[in-house]
Amino acid sequence: MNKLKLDEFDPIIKETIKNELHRQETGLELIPSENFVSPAVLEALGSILTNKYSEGYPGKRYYGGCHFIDDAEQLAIDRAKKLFDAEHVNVQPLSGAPANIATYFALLEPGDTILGMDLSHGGHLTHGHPVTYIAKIFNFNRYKTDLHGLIDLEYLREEAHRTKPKLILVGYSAYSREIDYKKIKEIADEVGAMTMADIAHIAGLIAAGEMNNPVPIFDVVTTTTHKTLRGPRGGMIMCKEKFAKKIDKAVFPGFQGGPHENNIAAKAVAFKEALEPNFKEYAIQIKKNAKVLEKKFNEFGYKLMFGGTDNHLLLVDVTPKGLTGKQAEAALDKAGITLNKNMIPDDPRSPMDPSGIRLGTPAITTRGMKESEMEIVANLIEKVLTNHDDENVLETVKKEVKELTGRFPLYPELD
Ligand code: DSN
Repeated sequence: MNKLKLDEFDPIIKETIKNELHRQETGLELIPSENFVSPAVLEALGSILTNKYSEGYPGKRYYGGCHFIDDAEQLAIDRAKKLFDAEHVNVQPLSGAPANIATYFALLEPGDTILGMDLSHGGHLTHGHPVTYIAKIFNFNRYKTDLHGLIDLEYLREEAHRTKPKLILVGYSAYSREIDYKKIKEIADEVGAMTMADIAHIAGLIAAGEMNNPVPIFDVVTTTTHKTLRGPRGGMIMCKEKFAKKIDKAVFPGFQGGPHENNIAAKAVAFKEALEPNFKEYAIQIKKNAKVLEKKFNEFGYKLMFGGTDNHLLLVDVTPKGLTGKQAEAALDKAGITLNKNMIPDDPRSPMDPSGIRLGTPAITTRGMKESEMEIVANLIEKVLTNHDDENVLETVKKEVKELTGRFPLYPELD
């Protein structure tokens, strides 16, 4: 076995990690699906649990030597059940897309109809976008948001009656409003459809009791663990006991092989963190911070999609200011502010150069930033967007960003 340390054996990779650490520490991270994990989560993730194969589930493995692995996985399951009030949990999905695809395979037959949200209205690629293979296997229909930017429940009901889906799917990657799961469940019951919620973006807010929880209401709920939940990059499926066997079989052996147990142990650590009282304070602050950005963007005269935000993110049409989402993302990147270009509902522009930007507060809230810093962040963004082709302004903002982030150290133990 190579016994050299990383900086001795592979200085190039060591340097690349250092460069990325510097970027994360000195920049403003506003991509709403990103976050910074704790040193404890990092330690579990980088542990020797990565060495072990363990196909199967706790107590029922296809390999020997799994007793400690079983302890870690069972702990992750038990903590997730407690966090979300779930009857059954599978912590093995490698990420959000595999969790969603395994769920479709568990509940449906090829050709069955799924009713999901249009991507430009906040849906996700794995909710049946035509570019995905899953869209060739199942028949996806779409609902949208209404003129006020809220989920159009009447349209959803009409579409449900017209298309008779086997599954109604909610949960979004760019939608900033609360979701009425009870109403959607009523609609599903009217047409005999099963219900699935993909809570990847808002799982942390739900775990903290700061957004409605679909887990006790819906049949199946999928999530990633690395967004607002602030765990390692991974996925998870929660369901009613009556779907437990089907879900577990669909994840393994149906869709995946050996689970990544270092990752599962890190999920357990993140769930322990989310069960602590200060995680609720974190979730409350995420929402407060997003509200400050909402107020500031309104004052600056931008158009906020869905009329504003109830969660951690904002979707903003920047075209009235004379630039596109792509130009905004590029200019902000140069100034050390990271967010992503994004389609807005029924966007007349293309996905690679859309009208909007999507930004959120989970990562900067983890750093400890509060309302007063959000005012500064919004002002810096506005300065960049109104001077997006002025390199001097971008350079000045970059310095201000460095000064601001310097006041909120991220991983001093890794520097
Ligand atoms: N890529 C994630 C996001 O940014 O929302 C969703 O998979």
